[in-house]
Amino acid sequence: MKAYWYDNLPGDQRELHDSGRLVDPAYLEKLGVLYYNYPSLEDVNALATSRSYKNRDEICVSPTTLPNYEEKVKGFFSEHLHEDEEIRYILEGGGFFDVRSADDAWVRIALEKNDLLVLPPGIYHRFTTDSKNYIKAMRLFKEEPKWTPLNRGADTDENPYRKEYLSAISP
Ligand code: KMT
Ligand code: NI
Repeated sequence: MKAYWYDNLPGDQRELHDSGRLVDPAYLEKLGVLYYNYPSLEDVNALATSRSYKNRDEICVSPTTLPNYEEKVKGFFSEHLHEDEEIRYILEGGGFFDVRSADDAWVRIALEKNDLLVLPPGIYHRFTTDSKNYIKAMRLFKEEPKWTPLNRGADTDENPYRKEYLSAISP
């Protein structure tokens, strides 16, 4: 895992877009973003149990496994929030999760095999594959996933999960 400030320059979303300024993992924690490196699936299972996750699936995002790959990848990159926690465990390949900082800048989190990321409910984020166009990830969910991506807009700013998130991260 490597976290850095996004450069906001135009160009393909799958490029690094590295501004050269690193983000301290402690800052991610302040945003409520948790990160682990778990070489063993047993660690993933333990985390899932401790957070009451019961179900999981695997998704392979690549041009050969996902019909309309280019379109889907652009869709994943729309800024959105969820009313549930989002947990991703990278099984193969790599990709980027971009999350909004407290002052609404993009932090890019580069993930590779064995990285596990927990995004809190209410955080604005987006996802993209990297320039290798290949990621296989495990998605973990509790019994009733409320995973509908809610695209950012005036209404999501008023979402109760969004408001709760903002008050949780404000000093
Ligand atoms: C997401 O949350 O955008 C996805 O599920 C994309 C694939 S998971 C790496
Ligand atoms: Ni999401």
